[in-house]
Amino acid sequence: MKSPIRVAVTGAAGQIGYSLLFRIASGAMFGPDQPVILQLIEAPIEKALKALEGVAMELDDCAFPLLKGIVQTSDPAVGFKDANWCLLVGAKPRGPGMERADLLKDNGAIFIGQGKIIDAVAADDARIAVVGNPANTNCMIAASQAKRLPAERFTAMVRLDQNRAQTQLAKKAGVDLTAVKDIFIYGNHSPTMFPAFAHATINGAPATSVITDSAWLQGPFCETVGKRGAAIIAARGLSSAASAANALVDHVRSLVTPGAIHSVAVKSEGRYGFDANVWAGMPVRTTTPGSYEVIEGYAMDDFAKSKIAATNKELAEERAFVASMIS
Ligand code: NAX
Repeated sequence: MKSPIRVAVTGAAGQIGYSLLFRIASGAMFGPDQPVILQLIEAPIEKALKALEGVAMELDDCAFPLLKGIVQTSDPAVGFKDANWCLLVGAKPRGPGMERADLLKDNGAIFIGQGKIIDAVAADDARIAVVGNPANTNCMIAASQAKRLPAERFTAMVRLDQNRAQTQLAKKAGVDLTAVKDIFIYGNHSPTMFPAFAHATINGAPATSVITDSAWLQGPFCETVGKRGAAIIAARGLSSAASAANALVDHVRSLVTPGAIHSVAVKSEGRYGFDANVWAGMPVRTTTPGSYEVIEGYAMDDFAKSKIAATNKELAEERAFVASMIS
């Protein structure tokens, strides 16, 4: 039996947490032979901590053979201690009438604190995955506080957007989901994201030769993927949770699987037209467990370049909003 890895999860009593923790404990994230210790972190709010107790009781009641311990805490220094993976799901939601700049600043304070503590107490091999919105910029903020852990260890999730795009292409083409490959998300996890359909394949052929309706690809397809979160809220009355948890399982599983090719928001070094130092979705190939390289060389046509410019502009604006906090 392998020794357990420590997985810290913030926002553990929230909606996504409720779908996520059971998948991690069952082995879906790290594999069926990898024991885990869950280190569950909640905001220091009585109701949230009480709810966390209930979640921990349910985890106990599942009798998962791989679950070797549960920590419950509102102290990040306890929750992130020796963590091999830090899954940053908790964030302050956007309230009624709240400006984007205020949301960025409120979350900025949270992610500055978490970035510092993770850098101080997490395991030497710690990897960080950010889900809490605005995910790309929160990830950039947390990474900005790290002196010991390299910035490439900090990734943000755009996998839900990739999964959404894959399904939409399969439905339009009338093929099985697994026939669609290499659909990657560029930029921000927001409606400006760009699902680069021109590089996707369907049954090995270019997606654009199977779906020849370019007006659909450039219009409704991009819009459906970009605004899917809002459509879920309109239908369910609550934001995506099970699909977001599933996407985080995919995000981490792909990052620990050498050879996996997938979309991840990573620190830009100027590739694909993104400003350096923003965290932008792009295609990566996992090299060794927890490490990856950006896949370079996908050619962008004028349409793709304009979409990337728009999502890059938003990321640069978000960075500018919080620049004074992180410098
Ligand atoms: P919930 O509001 O259900 O849960 C969030 C939990 O985080 C709450 O229990 C809250 O007490 C806790 N929390 C807040 N601040 C905390 C802190 N400083 N430390 C620890 N815990 C803290 O939200 P949920 O639906 O679970 O969504 C969580 C986040 O994921 C939100 O920011 C949401 O916008 C974001 N999403 C990101 C997605 C992505 O693809 N990147 C998709 C889904 C989701 O919208």
